Amino acid sequence: MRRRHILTRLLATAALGLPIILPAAPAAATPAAPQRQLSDVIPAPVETSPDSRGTFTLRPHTVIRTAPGSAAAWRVGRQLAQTLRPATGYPLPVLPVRSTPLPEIALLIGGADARVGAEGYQLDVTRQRVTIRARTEAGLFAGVQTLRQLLPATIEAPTRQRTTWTVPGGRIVDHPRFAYRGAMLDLARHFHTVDEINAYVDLLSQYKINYLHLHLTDDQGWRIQIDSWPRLTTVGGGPGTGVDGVGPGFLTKADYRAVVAYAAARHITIVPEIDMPGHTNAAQSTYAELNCDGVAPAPRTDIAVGYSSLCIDDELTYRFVEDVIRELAAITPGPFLHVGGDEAHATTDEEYRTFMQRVLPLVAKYGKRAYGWNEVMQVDPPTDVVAQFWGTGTSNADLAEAAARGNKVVMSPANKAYLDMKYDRATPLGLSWAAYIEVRDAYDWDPATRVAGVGEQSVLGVEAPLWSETLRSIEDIEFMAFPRLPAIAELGWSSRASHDWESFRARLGEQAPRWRLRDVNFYPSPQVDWS
Ligand code: TNX
Repeated sequence: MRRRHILTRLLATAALGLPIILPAAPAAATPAAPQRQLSDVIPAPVETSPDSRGTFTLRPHTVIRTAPGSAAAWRVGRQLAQTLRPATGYPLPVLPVRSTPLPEIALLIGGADARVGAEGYQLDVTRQRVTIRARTEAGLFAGVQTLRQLLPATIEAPTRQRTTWTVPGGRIVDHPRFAYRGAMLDLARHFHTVDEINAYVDLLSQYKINYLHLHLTDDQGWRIQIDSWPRLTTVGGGPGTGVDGVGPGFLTKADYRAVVAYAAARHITIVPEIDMPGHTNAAQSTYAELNCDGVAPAPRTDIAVGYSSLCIDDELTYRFVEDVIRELAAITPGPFLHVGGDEAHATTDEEYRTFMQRVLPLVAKYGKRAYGWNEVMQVDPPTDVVAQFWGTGTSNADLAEAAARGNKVVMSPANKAYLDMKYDRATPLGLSWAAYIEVRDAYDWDPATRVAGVGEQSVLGVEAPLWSETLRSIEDIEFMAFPRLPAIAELGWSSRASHDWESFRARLGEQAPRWRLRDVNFYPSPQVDWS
């Protein structure tokens, strides 16, 4: 009876278009790579309690069981099955049932340790089953990312290597230190396609990153469709735009929505940025009326900064800005809209204040929370405005004052968190104005003590920006992001108590086989012993 029941479900799974692969004969056990530990995860989990008697083995007849009636658990179950099927060849049906007699991976909403909160999870591994419990779908998804790293590296892609699919036994209770764990891509200096952005999203989500900031406009290009100002993209994002004129392209609204949806399915929220009042040459060279003298400047394809400014005293400027904010807010489900505000060197302090005091309320008018580079704190904005710190020092009076008033800060110190900085003198890509940043430099700092007067309570989280002046392809993006992105991800998620370079370095080394199997082009830093 029970068997028939499971078979019915299997067929239902097939009817949903999911591949059912009949179990192959169990592969003979081969001596495995060095035994993985329950704590061999990036970012480091908050609490691990290993139990060497509890090793679980994924087998041809293992099922993924999800709490009946939980669409959230079922969705994560399906994602887990899709992750595990290619390498194992096992059918791994997803069964929304109360119990099965089969070895199982159970995904349950509720029943977890109270500490897991909204984004954490509890993972229990015994000989019979793996159980992931969370309060939310995001928590279950985070637990699945941990489970993936606890399986042998060969889970990442089909190989000829025979593997015993074991998971070390015990319990993990895990939850993030900071609510905001971000990465940024610069589409303005060189456009990156939907496929490239999504490929990056896939990599980010494995390390529990939950925000992707898209720098959509700058002097060299405008990369998001705005219907009321159509030439922004056709001209401002058209042929010849980008650094050296070789980074053209733009996201249509449909493209943008597709990225938003792809990221949302991986629990990543898109944060769009329109940089202003500086970094606006692409718009101003396209529309002459956006310039105080009514004359369009030439398009720019060099990498200079700080020369452009919208016309602060012209009403048309605010009509333009409101049109852009309104259209962008309408296609952005996430809470934040980033207004840039950095390096406005062609704008006086007074003009800057005038501009931001008009523009920040426009973001609120369209239902979004305003976010800007740290300069935005010069205008003493309302306390719900978030600042992104990009300085290289450890003090910033405006930021400390804002934190004291209650504003939150995202930490992206350029000499620690900027993924476009070279690793060392020999790095073929990237810039070096802030620092050379080796893996250890990216890892060895504390977001809550980086800037005087901006403590743990004021820090919303961390973000690793990747500027694209020197980057073209996804391979270039990967080379700069790996292995430093996992370091920033760990600073955002893991407790300070777990911070330990030797531990991180060892866990990082074990990620390499996974990256190789997925063709991730990483920098093999000499600071790490790569497996
Ligand atoms: C500074 S950081 C910038 C960007 C550049 C980046 C290159 C910041 C807010 N502005 O315009 O792309 O340096 O590292």
